[in-house]
Amino acid sequence: MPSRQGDTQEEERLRLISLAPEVARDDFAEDVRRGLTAGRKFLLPKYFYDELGSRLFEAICLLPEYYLTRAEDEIFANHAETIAAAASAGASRVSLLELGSGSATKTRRIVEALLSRQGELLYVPVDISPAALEQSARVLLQSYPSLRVTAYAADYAAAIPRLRQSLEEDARALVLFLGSNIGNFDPGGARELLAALRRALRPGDRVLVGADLKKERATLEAAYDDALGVTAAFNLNILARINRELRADFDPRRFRHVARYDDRHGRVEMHLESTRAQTVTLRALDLAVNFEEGERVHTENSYKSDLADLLRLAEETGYASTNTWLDEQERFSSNLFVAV
Ligand code: AVI
Repeated sequence: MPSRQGDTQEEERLRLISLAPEVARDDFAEDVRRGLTAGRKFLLPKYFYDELGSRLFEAICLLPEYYLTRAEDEIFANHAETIAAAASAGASRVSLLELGSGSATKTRRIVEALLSRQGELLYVPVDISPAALEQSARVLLQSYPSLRVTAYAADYAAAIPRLRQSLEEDARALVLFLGSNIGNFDPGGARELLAALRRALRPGDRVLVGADLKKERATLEAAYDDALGVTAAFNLNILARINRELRADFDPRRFRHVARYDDRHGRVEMHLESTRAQTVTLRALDLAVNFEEGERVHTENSYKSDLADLLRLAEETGYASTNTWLDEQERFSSNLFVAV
Protein backbone atom coordinates (compact mmCIF):
# COMPACT_ATOMS: atom_id res chain seq x y z
CA MET A 1 0.00 0.00 0.00
CA PRO A 2 1.50 3.32 -1.03
CA SER A 3 0.67 5.05 2.26
CA ARG A 4 2.51 2.44 4.31
CA GLN A 5 5.59 2.74 2.13
CA GLY A 6 5.30 6.53 2.46
CA ASP A 7 5.12 6.17 6.27
CA THR A 8 8.31 4.08 6.32
CA GLN A 9 10.17 6.57 4.21
CA GLU A 10 9.00 9.39 6.46
CA GLU A 11 10.10 7.46 9.55
CA GLU A 12 13.59 7.09 8.06
CA ARG A 13 13.83 10.83 7.47
CA LEU A 14 12.80 11.75 11.04
CA ARG A 15 14.85 11.89 14.25
CA LEU A 16 13.04 13.04 17.40
CA ILE A 17 15.24 13.97 20.36
CA SER A 18 13.73 14.81 23.74
CA LEU A 19 16.10 16.51 26.19
CA ALA A 20 15.69 15.33 29.79
CA PRO A 21 11.93 15.41 30.43
CA GLU A 22 12.41 14.53 34.14
CA VAL A 23 14.57 17.59 34.62
CA ALA A 24 11.93 19.65 32.86
CA ARG A 25 9.26 18.44 35.31
CA ASP A 26 11.37 19.41 38.33
CA ASP A 27 12.14 22.77 36.76
CA PHE A 28 8.42 23.42 36.31
CA ALA A 29 7.69 22.67 39.98
CA GLU A 30 10.59 24.80 41.21
CA ASP A 31 9.84 27.69 38.84
CA VAL A 32 6.17 27.74 39.93
CA ARG A 33 7.20 27.71 43.60
CA ARG A 34 9.66 30.55 43.01
CA GLY A 35 7.11 32.59 41.06
CA LEU A 36 4.16 32.20 43.42
CA THR A 37 6.17 32.90 46.58
CA ALA A 38 7.88 36.03 45.18
CA GLY A 39 6.94 39.51 46.46
CA ARG A 40 5.55 40.24 42.99
CA LYS A 41 4.14 36.96 41.77
CA PHE A 42 5.11 35.71 38.32
CA LEU A 43 5.01 32.60 36.11
CA LEU A 44 7.40 31.97 33.23
CA PRO A 45 5.82 32.20 29.74
CA LYS A 46 7.59 29.08 28.48
CA TYR A 47 5.05 27.12 30.58
CA PHE A 48 2.11 28.32 28.44
CA TYR A 49 2.92 25.67 25.86
CA ASP A 50 1.40 22.40 27.04
CA GLU A 51 -0.69 20.66 24.37
CA LEU A 52 -3.73 22.90 24.81
CA GLY A 53 -1.57 26.03 25.21
CA SER A 54 0.18 25.30 21.91
CA ARG A 55 -3.17 24.89 20.18
CA LEU A 56 -4.48 28.11 21.72
CA PHE A 57 -1.38 29.88 20.46
CA GLU A 58 -2.08 28.52 16.96
CA ALA A 59 -5.59 29.97 17.29
CA ILE A 60 -4.14 33.34 18.41
CA CYS A 61 -2.13 33.42 15.19
CA LEU A 62 -5.42 33.33 13.23
CA LEU A 63 -7.08 36.19 15.15
CA PRO A 64 -7.81 39.43 13.30
CA GLU A 65 -6.18 41.45 16.11
CA TYR A 66 -2.93 39.40 16.18
CA TYR A 67 -1.33 40.98 13.12
CA LEU A 68 2.18 39.60 13.84
CA THR A 69 1.77 36.24 12.12
CA ARG A 70 0.13 37.67 9.01
CA ALA A 71 2.70 40.47 8.73
CA GLU A 72 5.60 38.00 8.92
CA ASP A 73 3.88 35.67 6.47
CA GLU A 74 3.39 38.59 4.08
CA ILE A 75 7.14 39.29 4.27
CA PHE A 76 7.90 35.65 3.45
CA ALA A 77 5.28 35.54 0.66
CA ASN A 78 7.01 38.52 -0.96
CA HIS A 79 10.66 37.84 -0.11
CA ALA A 80 11.28 34.14 0.68
CA GLU A 81 13.38 33.66 -2.48
CA THR A 82 15.46 36.77 -1.74
CA ILE A 83 15.90 35.64 1.88
CA ALA A 84 16.98 32.16 0.74
CA ALA A 85 19.40 33.70 -1.76
CA ALA A 86 20.91 36.02 0.86
CA ALA A 87 21.21 33.13 3.32
CA SER A 88 22.84 30.89 0.71
CA ALA A 89 25.21 33.44 -0.87
CA GLY A 90 28.68 31.88 -1.16
CA ALA A 91 27.59 28.46 0.24
CA SER A 92 26.88 25.32 -1.75
CA ARG A 93 24.22 24.12 0.70
CA VAL A 94 22.25 25.39 3.71
CA SER A 95 20.73 23.48 6.64
CA LEU A 96 17.72 25.07 8.29
CA LEU A 97 17.37 25.30 12.08
CA GLU A 98 14.43 26.84 13.90
CA LEU A 99 14.04 27.93 17.53
CA GLY A 100 10.40 27.78 18.68
CA SER A 101 9.08 26.15 15.54
CA GLY A 102 5.48 25.48 16.75
CA SER A 103 3.36 24.46 13.78
CA ALA A 104 6.08 25.70 11.38
CA THR A 105 3.46 27.11 9.01
CA LYS A 106 5.45 30.19 7.95
CA THR A 107 8.60 28.10 7.72
CA ARG A 108 7.18 26.31 4.69
CA ARG A 109 7.87 29.30 2.46
CA ILE A 110 11.55 29.29 3.48
CA VAL A 111 11.75 25.48 3.15
CA GLU A 112 10.33 25.70 -0.37
CA ALA A 113 12.66 28.53 -1.39
CA LEU A 114 15.70 26.55 -0.13
CA LEU A 115 14.52 23.28 -1.71
CA SER A 116 14.13 24.96 -5.07
CA ARG A 117 17.78 26.11 -4.83
CA GLN A 118 19.43 22.94 -3.53
CA GLY A 119 17.04 19.99 -4.04
CA GLU A 120 17.30 18.52 -0.53
CA LEU A 121 17.34 19.98 2.98
CA LEU A 122 18.00 19.12 6.62
CA TYR A 123 15.55 20.90 8.96
CA VAL A 124 16.29 21.03 12.71
CA PRO A 125 13.32 22.45 14.66
CA VAL A 126 13.46 23.08 18.43
CA ASP A 127 10.23 23.44 20.38
CA ILE A 128 9.24 23.10 24.02
CA SER A 129 6.02 21.30 23.09
CA PRO A 130 6.77 17.68 22.00
CA ALA A 131 3.27 17.22 20.56
CA ALA A 132 3.41 20.35 18.36
CA LEU A 133 6.96 19.46 17.31
CA GLU A 134 6.22 15.90 16.22
CA GLN A 135 3.02 16.82 14.44
CA SER A 136 4.59 19.65 12.47
CA ALA A 137 7.65 17.51 11.60
CA ARG A 138 5.42 14.76 10.21
CA VAL A 139 3.33 17.19 8.18
CA LEU A 140 6.48 18.71 6.65
CA LEU A 141 7.94 15.28 5.83
CA GLN A 142 4.73 14.33 4.07
CA SER A 143 4.80 17.53 2.02
CA TYR A 144 8.50 17.43 1.07
CA PRO A 145 9.97 14.03 0.12
CA SER A 146 13.53 15.40 0.00
CA LEU A 147 13.41 16.90 3.49
CA ARG A 148 15.07 15.29 6.54
CA VAL A 149 14.11 16.40 10.06
CA THR A 150 16.07 16.21 13.33
CA ALA A 151 13.65 17.64 15.92
CA TYR A 152 14.54 18.67 19.48
CA ALA A 153 11.82 18.78 22.14
CA ALA A 154 13.57 21.15 24.52
CA ASP A 155 13.77 24.71 25.70
CA TYR A 156 16.28 26.94 23.95
CA ALA A 157 18.82 26.94 26.75
CA ALA A 158 19.05 23.13 26.66
CA ALA A 159 18.99 22.84 22.88
CA ILE A 160 21.36 25.59 21.72
CA PRO A 161 24.62 24.04 23.02
CA ARG A 162 23.70 20.79 21.24
CA LEU A 163 22.76 22.33 17.93
CA ARG A 164 26.35 22.18 16.77
CA GLN A 165 26.12 18.36 16.71
CA SER A 166 23.29 18.65 14.20
CA LEU A 167 25.07 21.07 11.89
CA GLU A 168 26.33 19.41 8.74
CA GLU A 169 30.05 19.93 8.09
CA ASP A 170 29.60 20.98 4.51
CA ALA A 171 26.45 23.06 4.89
CA ARG A 172 25.96 26.57 6.20
CA ALA A 173 23.36 26.96 8.98
CA LEU A 174 20.40 29.29 8.67
CA VAL A 175 18.69 29.63 12.06
CA LEU A 176 15.11 30.92 12.11
CA PHE A 177 13.93 32.73 15.21
CA LEU A 178 10.54 33.88 14.00
CA GLY A 179 7.25 35.29 15.19
CA SER A 180 8.76 37.80 17.63
CA ASN A 181 9.84 34.95 19.91
CA ILE A 182 12.82 37.13 20.79
CA GLY A 183 10.34 39.63 22.29
CA ASN A 184 9.49 37.21 25.10
CA PHE A 185 13.03 37.69 26.50
CA ASP A 186 13.97 40.77 28.49
CA PRO A 187 16.88 42.72 26.93
CA GLY A 188 19.49 40.85 29.01
CA GLY A 189 17.93 37.47 28.15
CA ALA A 190 17.79 38.31 24.43
CA ARG A 191 21.46 39.30 24.56
CA GLU A 192 22.41 36.02 26.29
CA LEU A 193 20.39 33.98 23.84
CA LEU A 194 21.92 35.59 20.74
CA ALA A 195 25.39 35.24 22.27
CA ALA A 196 24.82 31.55 23.15
CA LEU A 197 23.54 30.92 19.65
CA ARG A 198 26.59 32.67 18.20
CA ARG A 199 28.86 30.31 20.20
CA ALA A 200 27.08 27.31 18.63
CA LEU A 201 27.45 28.71 15.08
CA ARG A 202 30.39 29.09 12.71
CA PRO A 203 31.43 32.29 10.96
CA GLY A 204 29.21 32.84 7.96
CA ASP A 205 26.20 31.02 9.43
CA ARG A 206 23.01 33.12 9.33
CA VAL A 207 20.21 33.94 11.76
CA LEU A 208 16.84 35.31 10.64
CA VAL A 209 15.14 37.15 13.53
CA GLY A 210 11.46 38.15 13.34
CA ALA A 211 10.86 41.20 15.54
CA ASP A 212 7.62 43.06 16.12
CA LEU A 213 7.99 46.85 15.92
CA LYS A 214 6.89 49.58 18.33
CA LYS A 215 3.56 51.10 17.37
CA GLU A 216 0.50 52.75 18.87
CA ARG A 217 -0.91 51.37 22.11
CA ALA A 218 -4.42 50.49 20.81
CA THR A 219 -3.08 48.12 18.14
CA LEU A 220 -0.70 46.43 20.58
CA GLU A 221 -3.23 46.00 23.37
CA ALA A 222 -5.88 44.61 21.00
CA ALA A 223 -3.34 42.05 19.72
CA TYR A 224 -2.95 40.72 23.27
CA ASP A 225 -6.57 41.10 24.41
CA ASP A 226 -8.75 39.92 21.53
CA ALA A 227 -12.52 40.17 21.35
CA LEU A 228 -13.07 36.39 21.37
CA GLY A 229 -11.04 35.88 24.53
CA VAL A 230 -8.59 33.40 22.95
CA THR A 231 -5.57 35.17 24.45
CA ALA A 232 -7.35 35.24 27.82
CA ALA A 233 -7.82 31.45 27.57
CA PHE A 234 -4.15 31.04 26.58
CA ASN A 235 -3.09 33.04 29.65
CA LEU A 236 -5.52 31.28 32.06
CA ASN A 237 -4.55 27.85 30.75
CA ILE A 238 -1.30 28.08 32.70
CA LEU A 239 -3.42 27.77 35.88
CA ALA A 240 -5.08 24.64 34.50
CA ARG A 241 -1.62 23.21 33.79
CA ILE A 242 -0.52 23.90 37.38
CA ASN A 243 -3.71 22.21 38.63
CA ARG A 244 -3.00 19.11 36.56
CA GLU A 245 0.75 18.77 37.02
CA LEU A 246 1.15 20.06 40.57
CA ARG A 247 -2.20 18.93 42.04
CA ALA A 248 -3.36 22.49 42.66
CA ASP A 249 -6.87 23.92 43.03
CA PHE A 250 -6.81 27.16 41.04
CA ASP A 251 -10.29 28.19 39.84
CA PRO A 252 -9.49 29.99 36.56
CA ARG A 253 -12.88 31.76 36.83
CA ARG A 254 -11.51 33.63 39.83
CA PHE A 255 -8.75 35.25 37.76
CA ARG A 256 -9.00 37.65 34.84
CA HIS A 257 -6.67 38.23 31.90
CA VAL A 258 -4.97 41.65 31.77
CA ALA A 259 -2.79 42.91 28.86
CA ARG A 260 -1.26 46.42 28.95
CA TYR A 261 1.38 48.19 26.88
CA ASP A 262 4.09 49.71 29.05
CA ASP A 263 5.69 52.30 26.78
CA ARG A 264 8.51 53.03 29.24
CA HIS A 265 9.83 49.48 28.76
CA GLY A 266 8.44 49.07 25.23
CA ARG A 267 6.60 45.87 26.10
CA VAL A 268 3.11 44.41 26.32
CA GLU A 269 2.72 42.81 29.75
CA MET A 270 0.26 40.00 30.42
CA HIS A 271 -1.01 39.33 33.93
CA LEU A 272 -3.59 37.16 35.69
CA GLU A 273 -5.51 39.24 38.20
CA SER A 274 -7.21 37.67 41.21
CA THR A 275 -10.83 38.84 41.27
CA ARG A 276 -11.15 38.20 45.01
CA ALA A 277 -9.12 37.40 48.12
CA GLN A 278 -8.43 33.67 47.95
CA THR A 279 -6.05 30.89 48.95
CA VAL A 280 -4.85 28.30 46.44
CA THR A 281 -3.25 25.02 47.45
CA LEU A 282 -0.55 23.24 45.40
CA ARG A 283 -0.42 19.77 46.91
CA ALA A 284 2.62 18.56 44.98
CA LEU A 285 4.58 21.50 46.40
CA ASP A 286 3.00 21.34 49.86
CA LEU A 287 2.29 25.02 49.40
CA ALA A 288 -0.65 27.35 50.09
CA VAL A 289 -0.62 30.71 48.27
CA ASN A 290 -2.73 33.71 49.32
CA PHE A 291 -3.98 36.22 46.77
CA GLU A 292 -5.46 39.61 47.60
CA GLU A 293 -8.33 40.98 45.54
CA GLY A 294 -6.78 42.71 42.50
CA GLU A 295 -3.36 41.11 43.03
CA ARG A 296 -1.63 40.20 39.76
CA VAL A 297 0.57 37.34 38.60
CA HIS A 298 2.88 38.56 35.82
CA THR A 299 2.93 35.89 33.11
CA GLU A 300 4.59 37.37 30.01
CA ASN A 301 6.42 40.32 28.48
CA SER A 302 6.34 40.87 24.73
CA TYR A 303 8.97 43.46 23.90
CA LYS A 304 8.48 45.57 20.81
CA SER A 305 11.58 46.56 18.87
CA ASP A 306 13.25 49.61 17.60
CA LEU A 307 15.22 48.49 14.54
CA ALA A 308 18.31 50.49 15.54
CA ASP A 309 18.37 48.82 19.00
CA LEU A 310 17.96 45.36 17.49
CA LEU A 311 20.77 45.84 14.99
CA ARG A 312 23.04 47.16 17.76
CA LEU A 313 22.23 44.11 19.89
CA ALA A 314 23.14 41.83 16.96
CA GLU A 315 26.46 43.60 16.48
CA GLU A 316 27.28 43.42 20.18
CA THR A 317 26.63 39.66 20.26
CA GLY A 318 28.84 38.70 17.31
CA TYR A 319 26.80 39.25 14.16
CA ALA A 320 26.80 41.65 11.25
CA SER A 321 23.40 42.69 10.05
CA THR A 322 22.81 42.30 6.35
CA ASN A 323 19.17 42.82 5.37
CA THR A 324 15.89 43.85 6.96
CA TRP A 325 12.54 43.22 5.29
CA LEU A 326 9.27 44.84 6.41
CA ASP A 327 5.61 44.13 5.65
CA GLU A 328 3.77 46.76 3.65
CA GLN A 329 2.30 48.47 6.73
CA GLU A 330 5.73 48.39 8.45
CA ARG A 331 4.42 46.63 11.54
CA PHE A 332 6.90 43.75 11.64
CA SER A 333 10.51 43.11 10.60
CA SER A 334 12.56 40.11 9.41
CA ASN A 335 16.26 40.66 10.02
CA LEU A 336 19.09 38.59 8.58
CA PHE A 337 22.28 38.50 10.65
CA VAL A 338 25.61 36.88 9.70
CA ALA A 339 27.81 35.30 12.37
CA VAL A 340 31.19 37.05 12.18
C1 AVI B 1 5.24 33.42 21.13
N1 AVI B 1 5.21 34.86 21.34
C2 AVI B 1 6.04 35.56 20.38
C3 AVI B 1 3.86 35.44 21.45
C4 AVI B 1 3.95 36.97 21.65
O1 AVI B 1 3.38 37.69 20.83
O2 AVI B 1 4.60 37.41 22.60
C5 AVI B 1 3.08 34.80 22.60
C6 AVI B 1 1.75 35.44 22.82
N2 AVI B 1 1.30 35.89 23.95
C7 AVI B 1 0.09 36.38 23.80
N3 AVI B 1 -0.24 36.31 22.54
C8 AVI B 1 0.78 35.70 21.88
